[in-house]
Amino acid sequence: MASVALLAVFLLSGSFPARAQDTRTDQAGSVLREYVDKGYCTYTYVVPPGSRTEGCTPPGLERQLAETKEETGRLKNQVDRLTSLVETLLSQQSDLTSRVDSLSAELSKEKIRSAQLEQNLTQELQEQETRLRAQCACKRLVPGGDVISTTTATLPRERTATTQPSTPPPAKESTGPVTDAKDDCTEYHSSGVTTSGVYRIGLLPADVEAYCDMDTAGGGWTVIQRRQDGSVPFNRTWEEYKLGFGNKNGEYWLGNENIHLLTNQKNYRLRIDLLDWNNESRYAEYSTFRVSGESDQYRLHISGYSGTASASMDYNNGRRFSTVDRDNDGSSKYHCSQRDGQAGWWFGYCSNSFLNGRYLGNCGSSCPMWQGVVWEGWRGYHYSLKSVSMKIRP
Ligand SMILES: [Ca+2]
Repeated sequence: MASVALLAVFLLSGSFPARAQDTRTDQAGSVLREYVDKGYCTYTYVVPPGSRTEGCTPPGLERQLAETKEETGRLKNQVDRLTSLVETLLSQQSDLTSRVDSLSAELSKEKIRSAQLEQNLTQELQEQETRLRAQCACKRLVPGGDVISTTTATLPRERTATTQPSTPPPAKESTGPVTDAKDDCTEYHSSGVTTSGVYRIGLLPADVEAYCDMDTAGGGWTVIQRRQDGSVPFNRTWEEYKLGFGNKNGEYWLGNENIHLLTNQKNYRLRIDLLDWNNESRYAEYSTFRVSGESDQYRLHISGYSGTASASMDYNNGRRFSTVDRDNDGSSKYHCSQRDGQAGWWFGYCSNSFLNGRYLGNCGSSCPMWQGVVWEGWRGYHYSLKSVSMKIRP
């Protein structure tokens, strides 16, 4: 090759006629060809032999370029290895986290199950003892009644065999099918049960007993809370409020976990019945009532008030549950549960209702402020009510 042709394109400001002009020549540096089209002018130059390599690539640049490429390649390999290592570690961490979560969930379920079993057994034992004492008292009226004393003494070992179910539905021992626990008191009511009392509610991981109110406002209410005589203290810890406490035939809290499980299986409404010391009653109903799980601190979701008592729980909507040992309230200044009757409740800053406050009895309108069983919208925060109950129904 005598010469190498290069192309250069120049943008021209004026318009050119669409034409081609051949200016071929053999001299280096001269224009070989000129071509004009659509506003652009193309020139082909003749350059001296061998000048292309030196002219286009400055001396030393190719070597630097090659070294840079090699270094870039090495760095890229390192980055790839590190990325792969990070992905492996993240994957292992994710596996471990999910395994820990799974074990924690299992442990939590086991705790609930064992606490529930213990509670059921204790209650069963108490009822059995009461029955046997009653029988014993009768037998002593006739000759040979002392035999019953022996039976009472051996009660703990034999109670399983001798226990009769205290609440419907009775599990028949060998004849006929065993009746399953129902989802709630409404199902018992729908199936024809019209007597108020303690019934077994089917929940996972373990059934729970609850008082079914079959009399109030059409019946079928599952009672989740009741205060009536101060026999059960309500200044309890987070764990106690979580699992529930008290006596199902008297004062009790069903347990945040049970309330959460119940209210997440169907859409429930809440009814609150209040009674003052003049035996005057009021009620409040909320058309929606749901409690989140423990991971959300058993947050309350409540709306749609109707009734005669005023909407003193409106304020608690969206609030998390707090107890004397757990401050989840809306106040950065106070620990509302410790300040206000040591109640477990859905405090904000702090509350207009304190149904789990201290049972102060009849102290009229001069009870310690915000300490008692309070429904502020009806009787004010210096009044502690005689009895209250919270119950739910779909
Ligand atoms: Ca606080």
